[in-house]
Amino acid sequence: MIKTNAIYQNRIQKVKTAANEKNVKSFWITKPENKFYVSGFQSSNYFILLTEDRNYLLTDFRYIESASRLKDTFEIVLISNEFTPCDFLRDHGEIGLGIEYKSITFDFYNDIIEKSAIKEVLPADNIIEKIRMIKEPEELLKIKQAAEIANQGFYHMLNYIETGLTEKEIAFELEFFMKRNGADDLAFDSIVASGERGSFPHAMPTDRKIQKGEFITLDFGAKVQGYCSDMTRTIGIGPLSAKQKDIYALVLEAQIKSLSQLKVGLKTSDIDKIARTIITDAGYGAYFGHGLGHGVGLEIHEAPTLNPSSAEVLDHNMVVTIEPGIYLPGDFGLRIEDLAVVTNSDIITLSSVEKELIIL
Ligand SMILES: [Mn+2]
Repeated sequence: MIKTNAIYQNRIQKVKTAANEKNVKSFWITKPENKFYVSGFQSSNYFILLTEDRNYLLTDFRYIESASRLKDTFEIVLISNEFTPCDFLRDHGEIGLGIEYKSITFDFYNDIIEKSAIKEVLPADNIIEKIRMIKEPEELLKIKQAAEIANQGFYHMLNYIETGLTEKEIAFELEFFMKRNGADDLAFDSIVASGERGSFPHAMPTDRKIQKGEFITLDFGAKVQGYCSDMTRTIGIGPLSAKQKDIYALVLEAQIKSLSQLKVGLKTSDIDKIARTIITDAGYGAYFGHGLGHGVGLEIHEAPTLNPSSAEVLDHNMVVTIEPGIYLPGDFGLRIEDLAVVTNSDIITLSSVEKELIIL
C-alpha cells in the first residue's frame, strides 16, 4: 500500500513538471477538483500555491486543525480577514504566477493585480486536467465502487418503477438507494425523463406520472470519495410501438459498436464517428445532437471529450462514457450510456447492467 502522502507528493511533482513546461513557476490552484487532486483536502475555503521548491496550503481557522495532517507535504498557512490570500501572494507568488482563468473570480483577479506586486499572470488551465485524464489504480477503484452502487441502484429501480409514480418520486427513490448503499453523494442531479419528455436530453424530474406505452430514461451516478460514476438506461413501460423498439435497437447498435472500438491509440473523434455514422445512415443523425461521451473522474464531465471535433487520443486508464441517444421532439427519446476504462486489450465496462430493451 502506497502511503497517502506519497500519492500526493507524486502528483504534485507531475503538476510542477507540466506547469514548468508552460513557464508557470508558481501555480495558484483554485479549481476545487484540482486542489483536491493534489492534496486530498476537503474544505470550503482553501487555496494551494506550488512554487519550484515549496508547497503551500492556505485555509482559515475552521479547517486549520484538519489541515495539519498534511504538514509533511504542505506548509500550512492561516488566512483570515486580516491576512488574506492576496497578502500571502504579495510575498510568495511574484515570478511567473499561473492562475486558472476558468475558475478564478474577476474580483480575485483584480485583487491580485491591484493589491499584490504581481503585474502579470499566466493562464494555467488544463495543466492538471491533462494529468487527471489518466487514472491511477486508487482512482479506478473509487470510480468502480461508484459505478457498482449505480448498477445496484438500477436493479433496485426495476422492482420499484410502475405506472402512476412521478418522475420526482422515481428520482428520489434512486438517490435514496444510492446514498443508503455507500454513495457519499450523487455525482450530479439525476435525470428522469418519461414519455415525450424523453426528447429533452437533460430533463430534470417533474411531477409527470409514468404511463403505459412509454420510455423512461434514467441518467444518474454516485460519488465515492470524490469520484463520480455515470450511467444511463432507458426502459419501456409496455406495450411499446414498433417504432419505439426500432429506435431502441438502433441506439443500442450504435452504443455497442462504438464501445467495442474503445482502445488505446484511437482518436476520440473516430469513436464518435462510429456511433454517429450508424445513426445518420438510418436517417436520425439530426436527432443525435450531442457528443458521444466524455471523461469521468473527480468531475462528472472532464477530459477527454468524445465528439466529432475532439482531438484527443485514447490512452491507458482513461475513464470515459459512451452514450449515444436519439431525441424526437414531442414524441419520445432515449439514450444508453456505459462507463468504461480504456485499455489496449479487453473493453472494461463499469456499467455491468444489461442493455437489451427491458419492458416492465
Ligand atoms: Mn454522461
